[in-house]
Amino acid sequence: MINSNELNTRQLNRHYEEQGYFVIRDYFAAADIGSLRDIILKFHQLWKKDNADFYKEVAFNSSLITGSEYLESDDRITLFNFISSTKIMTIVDAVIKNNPAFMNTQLFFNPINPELKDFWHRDCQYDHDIEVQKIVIHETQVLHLRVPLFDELGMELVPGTHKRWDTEEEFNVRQEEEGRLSNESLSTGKKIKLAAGDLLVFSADMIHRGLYGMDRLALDILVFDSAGDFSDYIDPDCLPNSAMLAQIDDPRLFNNTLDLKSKSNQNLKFEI
Ligand SMILES: O=C(O)CCC(=O)C(=O)O
Repeated sequence: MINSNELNTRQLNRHYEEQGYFVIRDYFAAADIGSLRDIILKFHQLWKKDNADFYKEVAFNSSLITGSEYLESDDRITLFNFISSTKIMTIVDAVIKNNPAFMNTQLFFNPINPELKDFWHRDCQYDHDIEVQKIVIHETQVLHLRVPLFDELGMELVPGTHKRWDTEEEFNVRQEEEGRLSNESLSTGKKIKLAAGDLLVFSADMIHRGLYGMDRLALDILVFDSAGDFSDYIDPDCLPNSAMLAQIDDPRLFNNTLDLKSKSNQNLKFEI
């Protein structure tokens, strides 16, 4: 664990490279988390009302928090400035050396449906079959920066799995093979309890699960290395428009995404 007073970006990078994650305790001031929480709760109330059945039956997260559907422009600008604040960019730059780009935000909460249990996965398993998963875990990965808005049980991670394939136990549990279930405990899992004010950074492709319970409401910021091929995953509505960009102190995270989007649109035009 790293204390925010002793922030050493080289040490953070080494920990991430070796373990696939790190946590910084007490990184954000209570007032900053308080203002962020007010905006996120506004989003969450409107989203829940609009997605009542989905929320009741299967949901454990929402996404596109910075989009235009539920929040007004001033709240979106505040969010964009939080996402690209010096505190966040110091961490992003420590892990992604060249042209980090913004992908999306997600909000994780406790599911209403008691049948839903906290489940192990790698994010890449929803896009790729097993053989491709074995390859993509050695390529550029998406980074999650988790900002808990209340104290929570946190996450359980399997250290090192951002760079190595599953053991038999991990594979059978994560993929629900050989009669195993994805919510069973793993002998290699490491639980990381989180408090409001902490920051957890982890690789989306490592084996992980959120731990349901307490008053969990956690904002995840997703970023990636521009060298990775992730631009198709980005919804343009969650990006700032040019009037908003002018009000963002350090907009390079969003500018990098906008550049990638415009390059991929140009390629599309050539293909037509
Ligand atoms: O917190 C959760 O429920 C799951 C988190 C997760 O899977 C993720 O952030 O990719």
